[in-house]
Amino acid sequence: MLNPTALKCLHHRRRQLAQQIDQPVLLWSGVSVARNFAANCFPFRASSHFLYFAGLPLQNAVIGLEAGQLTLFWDEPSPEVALWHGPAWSRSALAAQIGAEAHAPLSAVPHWAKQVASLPASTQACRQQQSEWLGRTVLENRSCEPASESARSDLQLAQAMVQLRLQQDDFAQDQLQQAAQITVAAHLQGMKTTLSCPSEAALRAEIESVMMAHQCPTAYASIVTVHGEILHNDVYPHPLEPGDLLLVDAGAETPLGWAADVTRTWPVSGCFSSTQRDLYDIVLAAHDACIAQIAPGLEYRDLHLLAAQIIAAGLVDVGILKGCPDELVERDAYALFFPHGIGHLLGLDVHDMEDLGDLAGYALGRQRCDRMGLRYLRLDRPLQSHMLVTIEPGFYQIPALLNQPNLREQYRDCVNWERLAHFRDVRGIRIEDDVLVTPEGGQVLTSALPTQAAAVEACVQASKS
Ligand SMILES: [Mn+2]
Repeated sequence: MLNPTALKCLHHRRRQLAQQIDQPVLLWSGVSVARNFAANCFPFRASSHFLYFAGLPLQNAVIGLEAGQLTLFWDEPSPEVALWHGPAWSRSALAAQIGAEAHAPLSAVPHWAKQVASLPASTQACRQQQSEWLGRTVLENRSCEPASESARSDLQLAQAMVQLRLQQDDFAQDQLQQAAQITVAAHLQGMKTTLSCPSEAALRAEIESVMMAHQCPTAYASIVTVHGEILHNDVYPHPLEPGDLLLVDAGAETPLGWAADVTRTWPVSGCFSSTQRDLYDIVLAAHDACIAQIAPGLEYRDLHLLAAQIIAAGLVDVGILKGCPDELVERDAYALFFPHGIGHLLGLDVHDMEDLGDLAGYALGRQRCDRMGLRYLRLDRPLQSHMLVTIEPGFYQIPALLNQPNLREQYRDCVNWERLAHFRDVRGIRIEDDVLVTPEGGQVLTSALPTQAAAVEACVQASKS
């Protein structure tokens, strides 16, 4: 399953880690969690930090990393397991697959090394085993000053992971391209079948069927909704009505764990209304302008503010906001309609390394800002070559925000509420692509999926002919 390029990259990652940290490192892959009884489990997902060095999603495995060498700790299943799950690999064959230098049963983990650095295992059962075997708990709170030597080495490991995983190597890029391609195909299937889909649920099935056919799970719960104003809407109860806008935020994850994250918004009927089209084009202008700016060294936060500026100016043009766009950005008035950040890191995780808090997203010494327009910004650091980021501006009418008395008061002079009422057929619009930072600029991995309103309409109408 791992080709020579993948193995070469895995060895390189292991050597890079050794340069960043002095201690030996232990990482747990995790175990599947029972849904109701032990033999019926939720789908297994290996820990991303484990996957980064091991390459394959092994269940109930631990890897030891020291001086660039990998030891695989794993127990061969009992012969009885083969009755239900078929034959398993031998440990030595598995070790050879992932290019491990040594292998041993799990019982050898507690004796492998003293003073190891680690990261919290992803499931409760594993965290318990981890504490027992290490004789301590692994640091979870990275915001405070580490209180012990072991907490210091855990933090050092977390920082090393960030340094490594921020930039996508050849193996990662190959996987991320695959995830992007399958995701594009899934969205196209969604667009092409919308006219014959009676409901959100039926459309979701069309979209996810393409991922399943490629043996890919979804990288996160798909959003397929006519209520795009509910930002993380993961229920699918509504029928599709001709005047509705559909917001689809769905991404595949490759079998080796690498994610895509793509959003498109299209009209159920195949034709945007004039109000929908006006706002769609504003969001698209912000999307395009941000992607055109992407280059190493650029501050990601400046992309957010660029999107804010374009959305504010666009909303002034259509009469929803009043005043000077610069001032509306300074006062965060645009955030009434675009309350989230312009995007985030993408890699093994859809919000890459968010399990480490803001350690990956925020450059050293930077912290989340409390301003309404910036508090949900997940990434605030200068872009580097081979980082993968999303660009995802949006426009929403979120009742929970727009009906807040204090906000209505604060922005009384900025919003033309009567004019806004004309746009009631727009509840939520978002356009999101995955962009690799290269020395030449942004490379959009998901560019095969149209964004221009007319091209999106053509895709939805394609099944008519
Ligand atoms: Mn996203």
